[in-house]
Amino acid sequence: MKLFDDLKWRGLIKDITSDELENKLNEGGMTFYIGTDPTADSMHLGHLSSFLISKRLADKGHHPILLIGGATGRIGDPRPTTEREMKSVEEIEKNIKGLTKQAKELFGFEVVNNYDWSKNINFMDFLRDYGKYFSINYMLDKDIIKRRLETGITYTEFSYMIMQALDFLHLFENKNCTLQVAGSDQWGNITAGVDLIRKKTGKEVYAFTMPLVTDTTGKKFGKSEGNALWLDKEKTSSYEIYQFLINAEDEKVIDYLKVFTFLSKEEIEEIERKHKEEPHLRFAQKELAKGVITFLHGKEEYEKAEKISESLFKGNIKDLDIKDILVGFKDVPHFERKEETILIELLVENKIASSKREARELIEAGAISINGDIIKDENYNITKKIALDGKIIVIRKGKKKYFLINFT
Ligand code: 629
Repeated sequence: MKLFDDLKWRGLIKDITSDELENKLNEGGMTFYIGTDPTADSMHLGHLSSFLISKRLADKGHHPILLIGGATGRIGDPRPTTEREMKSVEEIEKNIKGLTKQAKELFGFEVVNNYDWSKNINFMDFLRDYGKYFSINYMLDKDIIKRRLETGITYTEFSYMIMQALDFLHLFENKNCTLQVAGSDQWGNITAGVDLIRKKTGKEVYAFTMPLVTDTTGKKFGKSEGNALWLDKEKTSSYEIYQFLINAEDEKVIDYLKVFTFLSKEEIEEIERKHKEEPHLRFAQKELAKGVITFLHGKEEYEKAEKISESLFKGNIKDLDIKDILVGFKDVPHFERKEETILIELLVENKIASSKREARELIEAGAISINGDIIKDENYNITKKIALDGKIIVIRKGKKKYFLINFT
């Protein structure tokens, strides 16, 4: 399938500067870029679908450049809602380091930092060489600026689009970069660059954006209980990514396979067919998790995440090692304890049971297991000797409730 048709089929084209781009994308050979500001030292799932486009284009003979916004990150891309807190230079530099390392590891493409050329522009030159090409009406007409006029926007954030525009001009003049890609929220910033290049050089450059990835309620996809899912596995484990993706909605999971994986149209249609037969097996969600985690962290990490999930689901933690257990049980109630005790005391002390009577009932019903074994003796000794690695005791109450005791 031709590149443009593949992008269309995957739902990766929302806005596009001209129909001409279809043939140019299919021909290959364009130098293009996608940028991210250093708002954190790692990208998150919200960046991934758009950054994966760089690999889709590179695989079809285009030349990718990934940009980290050391300069634009000092200014802050205006959000539709409120002014950003200005970040310290130290934090920005730390984030640039983390993002540059991650971009190289994940994609292996050339990475540039717009601070390298923007730092040399003094204020007078900025106004004469770039500001002169931006009428206030043009800038006020940008959707995000319009929305911010009520809540207020500073001169700093108002100037942001000119900075992103001069990036595109710089990369056009120095790297023959004729295409910028991004998520749809970037359309105003990108067209500012297309227009600046036309006004200054008379040349036409191109852009397209992809729709924001959302769930069925229209909410942006990629956050779990408000927390970003980082692509750095030291910040978000593969297991947490697995848990999030395995819970993708049936109505959206096929769309997610298109934008988050490199599975072909035929492979995705086959997955869709199998999934429709027995949706409760969550086969499509497992393929999504496999595709994303394997791309991010490798096959072994996917297999480990799947093993932890299966073990926890079945409740047998015996085949997990202590590291897996700590990852899998990251969000269950943790209790530190020093002294040893007996089971019935433990259950009441840590409010796993509301009273000795309830604790006794749970134990007699076989609803309490310690490190995977059902324990029916209320005087069972809770000591370091039974703890995994002499430290951890996993208590399971009923089918799904887990608690972790950490012997200090
Ligand atoms: C200078 C800065 C440029 C080109 C781009 C940029 C960054 C851009 C931006 N992008 C978002 C970000 O940094 O803010 N002004 O978080 C983010 N992007 C990826 C996708 C996006 C976008 O990194 O384009 O739509 C999220 O998927 O919001 O010369």
